[in-house]
Amino acid sequence: MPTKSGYAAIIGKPNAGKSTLLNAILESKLSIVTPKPQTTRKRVLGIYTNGDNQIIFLDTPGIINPRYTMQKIMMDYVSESINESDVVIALIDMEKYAEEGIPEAIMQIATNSGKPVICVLNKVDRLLDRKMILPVIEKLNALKVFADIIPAAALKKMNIDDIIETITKHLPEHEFYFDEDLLSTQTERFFVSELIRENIFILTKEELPYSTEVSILEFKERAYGKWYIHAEIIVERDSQKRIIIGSEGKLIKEIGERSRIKIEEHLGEEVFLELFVKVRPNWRDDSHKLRSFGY
Ligand SMILES: Nc1nc2c(ncn2[C@@H]2O[C@H](COP(=O)(O)OP(=O)(O)OP(=O)(O)O)[C@@H](O)[C@H]2O)c(=O)[nH]1
Ligand SMILES: [Mg+2]
Repeated sequence: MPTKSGYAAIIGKPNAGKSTLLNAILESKLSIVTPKPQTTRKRVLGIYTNGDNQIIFLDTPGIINPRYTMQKIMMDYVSESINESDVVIALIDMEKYAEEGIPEAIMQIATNSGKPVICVLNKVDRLLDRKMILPVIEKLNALKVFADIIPAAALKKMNIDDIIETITKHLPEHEFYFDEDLLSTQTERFFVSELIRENIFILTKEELPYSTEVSILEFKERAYGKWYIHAEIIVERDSQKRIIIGSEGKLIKEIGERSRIKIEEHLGEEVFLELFVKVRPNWRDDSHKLRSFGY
């Protein structure tokens, strides 16, 4: 049998469960997940290889109307991912469907992108009345803009096989793009900075998580002894720096400890993690700074 291989962009509104779906498919934590919207800021690649099929998933930031340069770049990642994909997975948060229906941006992509768009109705485990699913599927089918419609619950790993099988139908015949043992192409530095950012998202509130970035300044692998990681947490104002540090350094200590545990799990190495906080006013609108943060 000839091999099939292609790219699948996972798109949707913030918090729809895109990163959860990527992690569920790859049975590995590649993309950070938090209850807060706009967790994912960059494009995260995950490679699924099974038998003669290889799907390269692109997890993307949630679709929003951008206000900052950073968010404009985030939306460029979404468009680039769609352009490069062979098939698009549009995730809908079914808890919000009754109020919002299918978001306009997704309808546009399904209608105009020229790509097969598979609509995944996610978080069906949260529905009080699952009888509403079938009529929704029928209604969406009648629109004739989606290649397929699949109810799912990424968090509960429900219907993941169905999603994979449906994507595979749309894959072109092509040799594998990546080695079949490869899971991702992101650097360890990227994973480490994301794991720290995930804990900041979980432990802070209001505007603070959105004003924060993490930059890895030093990453020293050591043959003997703990690996050394020096990371900088960037915030926009002095007041935010004080909050991140917390009284008697309590919060930054907690961020550091929780992150270190996750980083050690990820790297399979013991780590000495040093965190510093730096104030960079308006970094979200500073294209030079953004570039240095890898945007
Ligand atoms: N109950 C339930 N919760 C889910 C499901 N999928 C995701 N979630 C939760 O929804 C929240 C957001 O999940 P993410 O995977 O970070 O969502 P996302 O679409 O990647 O969000 P952004 O990166 O912000 O665009 C998390 O709290 C997840 O645990 C699901 O199928 N059922
Ligand atoms: Mg995400």
